Amino acid sequence: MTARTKTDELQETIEELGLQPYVEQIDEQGYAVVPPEVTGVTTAQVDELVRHLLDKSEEYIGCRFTVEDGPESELDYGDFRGILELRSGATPSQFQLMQICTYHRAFRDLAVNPAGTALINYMIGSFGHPLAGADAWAARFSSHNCFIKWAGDGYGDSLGLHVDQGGVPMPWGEKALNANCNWCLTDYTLDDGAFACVPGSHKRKSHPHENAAAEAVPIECPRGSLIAFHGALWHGAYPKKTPGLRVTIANYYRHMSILPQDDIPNHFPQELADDCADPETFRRLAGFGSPYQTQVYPLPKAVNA
Ligand SMILES: O=C(O)CCC(=O)C(=O)O
Ligand SMILES: [Fe+2]
Repeated sequence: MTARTKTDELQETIEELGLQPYVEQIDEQGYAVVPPEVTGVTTAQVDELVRHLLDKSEEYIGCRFTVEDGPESELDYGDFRGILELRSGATPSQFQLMQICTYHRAFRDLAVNPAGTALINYMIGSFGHPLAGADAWAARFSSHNCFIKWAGDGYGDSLGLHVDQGGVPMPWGEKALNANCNWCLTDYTLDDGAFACVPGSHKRKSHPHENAAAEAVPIECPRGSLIAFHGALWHGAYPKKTPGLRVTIANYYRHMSILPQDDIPNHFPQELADDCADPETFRRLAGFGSPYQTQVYPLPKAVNA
């Protein structure tokens, strides 16, 4: 009897969770939009996540934030010009909250959502030599962030189009070296500053060309949706033209051979991993306990010394 591989295991999970249409969309388009009925993320969970994020924003920035009306005060970025914004000379109209899995269990639960994890495993794949008799998932966390965006220029005319795996040497293969779960915590419409992407561009295995924005389309979806996408997809976002806030969690993953943005294996408080819906998956994705950081393997003793 042949051993059951991670691929067999994943196919069962895909069937159980009803993810087949979404893996097909990922293959064809480089992304999938998964509704909350499929991920199991409830309105109450989304409300809770938004509440924590807006409380944290107030704590850091010093004014109240509401989804309906945005920041209560004008915000001053000083000399900061943004990174994706720089290309179009746009004035930044968003900020990022970082290391959000340290804030509250609700964020850790989201980071191990079974549908999100299955799609990430699908995109990043497994590793292991068949002769070794075992394979293992290659996906690990890279960072956990929140984007809070208000009315403004957004990323400007370029839409900030980029690939997330742009730091990885080419040529890129079929499997994703980075992959992303964008959780839309407010409705995504074109005017609300939706995610922008060029469908199918992951197959080009390249950075976006100069006029890629002309090929981009908005991904419109209701609050609570998950946009899961391949690290080679050309993507960015449209500017937000309406009042209030667009709130997004970007849980960003990597192949284990790629460095994390946030050194989670060494810096994340490990005890927090046990306080979540699936500690085993959280620990594996966090990449704790890598050997070679101490003398893990036994040594022989000299017998006649
Ligand atoms: O919606 C956006 O601003 C794009 C987010 C993005 O580039 C990412 O999560 O990798
Ligand atoms: Fe990105």
